[in-house]
Amino acid sequence: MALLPILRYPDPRLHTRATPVREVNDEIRRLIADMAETMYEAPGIGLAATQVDVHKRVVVIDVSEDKSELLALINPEILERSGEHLGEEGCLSVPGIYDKVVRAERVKVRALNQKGESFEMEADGLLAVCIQHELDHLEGKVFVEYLSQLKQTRIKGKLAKKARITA
Ligand code: K1U
Ligand code: ZN
Repeated sequence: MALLPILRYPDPRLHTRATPVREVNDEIRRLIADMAETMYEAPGIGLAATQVDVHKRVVVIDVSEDKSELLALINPEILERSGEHLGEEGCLSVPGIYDKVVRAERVKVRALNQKGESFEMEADGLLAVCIQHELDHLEGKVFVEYLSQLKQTRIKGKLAKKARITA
């Protein structure tokens, strides 16, 4: 397994729309294993392939306390959304920035698992929020784009300053 470098906002590659996985093979299973290791090490509760500069429709999520419930979604689609939830979000591509975003409270999702089998699941709470956040990444959307232009400009300034200090 390998740790993968995570793209930092405002890297333009974060705005790439990911393409569907045509075959769930060892290459995809290796990508999932590497993404999971990268997510746990960060640490985070989700990671989309887009964030590691692989533009395929793959996400990993684990919202459990003890990192024991890895969920890998290949070619995920949201079939149904209901309710409304305003909650604080963070992003491994926008380190140190947290803000509130409105999402659906519950989602029904269809995806392929690591064996290439189609399955459906329903989610609410943090898992539902995380699924929506990660699926946005696959569309090339970063959560800060839900915030005002003023906030986005401030965030870019803050991250650029941080990058200069750490360079
Ligand atoms: O997609 C990402 O960048 C991962 C992101 C997922 C996410 C967090 C919160 C709301 C929606 C989506 C993160 O994991 S940010 C880090 C984080 O939330 C966290 C880190 C350690 C422990 C618990 C949470
Ligand atoms: Zn993110």
